[in-house]
Amino acid sequence: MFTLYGWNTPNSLKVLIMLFELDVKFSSKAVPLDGSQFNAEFSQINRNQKTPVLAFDNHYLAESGAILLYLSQRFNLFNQNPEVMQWLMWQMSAQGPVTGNLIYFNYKAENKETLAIKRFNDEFNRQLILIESHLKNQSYLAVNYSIADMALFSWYHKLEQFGIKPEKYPNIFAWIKRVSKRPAIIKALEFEFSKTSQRDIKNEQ
Ligand SMILES: N[C@@H](CCC(=O)N[C@@H](CS)C(=O)NCC(=O)O)C(=O)O
Repeated sequence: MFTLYGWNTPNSLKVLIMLFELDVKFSSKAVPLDGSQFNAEFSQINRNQKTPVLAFDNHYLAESGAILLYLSQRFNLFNQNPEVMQWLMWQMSAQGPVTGNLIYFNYKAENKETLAIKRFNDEFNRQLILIESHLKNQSYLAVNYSIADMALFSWYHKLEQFGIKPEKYPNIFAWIKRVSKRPAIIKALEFEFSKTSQRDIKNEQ
């Protein structure tokens, strides 16, 4: 039995997608990012005080990429070939942090630091150009649908809300549409961590 500690953010969405792909039973515990991530109970679960965390067999596993990889290996589902690893690590080390920093400096920070916004915006756009050309001749990041697609989709499915025009990146938007059709993705996108509830997903169905 798995328990996912998370919130309504891209890194928790990645793990939700994988759990629904695997069709395994899990429960969820909401960790609202209103300061709850710093409380004593959650700090014991993850000393890094970040979501998501997957609990299983007396383990608490943090880092969304590590969780995807662990589940893929445990259930022997979805390729872990070198290309999958490359794009998963790229998402974890480059795309996620750059987008997170862009959101912070552009939308959340009180002081608008022009240099920081420019740096992260330029890199965010360069990454879009990279992925657009990468998807020109293939349907998924590493040929077949994989944990790398789950990781990137969790961030890129909201691109339009950030003002990114589908006409500018047709291959990326075709990939988003393709991935969005998967039943596991639909279920994960419908899922909401709620402050007031603790749910056992499988038992609800
Ligand atoms: N590299 C980590 C990043 C985790 C992370 O930054 N999680 C965010 C939500 S997406 C969080 O918990 N933020 C709370 C905070 O920074 O205080 C992962 O992929 O799991």
